[in-house]
Amino acid sequence: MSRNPSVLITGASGEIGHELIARLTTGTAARQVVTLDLNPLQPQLAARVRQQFTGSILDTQLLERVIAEYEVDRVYHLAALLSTRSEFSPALAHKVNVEGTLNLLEFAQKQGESHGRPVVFFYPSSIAAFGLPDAPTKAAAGRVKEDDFNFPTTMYGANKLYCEHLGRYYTRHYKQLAAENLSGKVDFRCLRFPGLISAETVPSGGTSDYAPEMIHAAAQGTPYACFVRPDTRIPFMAMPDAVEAILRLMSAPREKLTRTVYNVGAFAPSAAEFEAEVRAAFPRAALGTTVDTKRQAIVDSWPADVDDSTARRDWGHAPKYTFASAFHEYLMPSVRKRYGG
Ligand code: AKB
Repeated sequence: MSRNPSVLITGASGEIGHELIARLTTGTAARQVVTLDLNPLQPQLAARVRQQFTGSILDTQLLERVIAEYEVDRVYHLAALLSTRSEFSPALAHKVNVEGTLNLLEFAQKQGESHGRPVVFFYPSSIAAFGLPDAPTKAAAGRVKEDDFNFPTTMYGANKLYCEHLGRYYTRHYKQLAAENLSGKVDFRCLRFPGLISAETVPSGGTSDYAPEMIHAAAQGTPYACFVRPDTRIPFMAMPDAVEAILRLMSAPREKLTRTVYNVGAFAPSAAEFEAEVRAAFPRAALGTTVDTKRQAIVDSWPADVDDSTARRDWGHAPKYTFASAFHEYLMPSVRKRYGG
């Protein structure tokens, strides 16, 4: 067993994992990182980690092997099927998103019991945990608080909301009828992410994907038809701010946290406002709209924006990028370099 405390990242080859590995393995605070993913990491990422396990979060024997070989005190549990993908295979989504998460919470509990320190556990939830019943209610609600409208309309949203409760259970109430106090071995910390936009990667299987897809398509000179109406509005965040929020939450003193689940926002432009910025950046871009009414119904059930005042108060959430600076200082320079625009 490596005595050096390690951090475990599941779903490490995904969008967030990409940026998180780079941040966690850089500088004086660099950590020993172990990853678990169905897909092998890209070589430049693989070179930065201590060991990568290629396999499934449903494989409990593989998790036992990680327990046997590594002393883990932090878990970043990123593996998940996103909202659109989950609607096509709800039962598989439940298996991966819920049973997979339960496996990782049990993993963290066992690690905490074996080395005696709480395992700080990061879980990415989503605005999909919300469910606004109709357009007038969505318009009137504006920036919603964490405990409002928790009536998700998708399997993915239901998975995320349930796992938020599972995390709170493992943190505060685990085996509460046992003679000895077994809770407190897991320190579950969760962010309800808006749509995320990365300059490095394009998402797959999500319903907020229209924005990053539009940007990357235009940068490559590929025609793109947006699948939601121009007036569609949900919150978004630039990937560097998402990873910064994760690292800030995970390093916050426990006593500062008044919740286990936090909204985090940054900007909330309409699809039309996105298209206008993309057209300004790529005037020859072939952009249009072909509404997918079923996917439209999903984003219509998500809030227009979120109230993240508690995150700002408790642990100093402060996204660096606004909509304009996300475009001009982060996305455009990187995607132009990436696609040679
Ligand atoms: C999705 O669209 O499924 C995700 C999300 C908003 O959680 N990007």
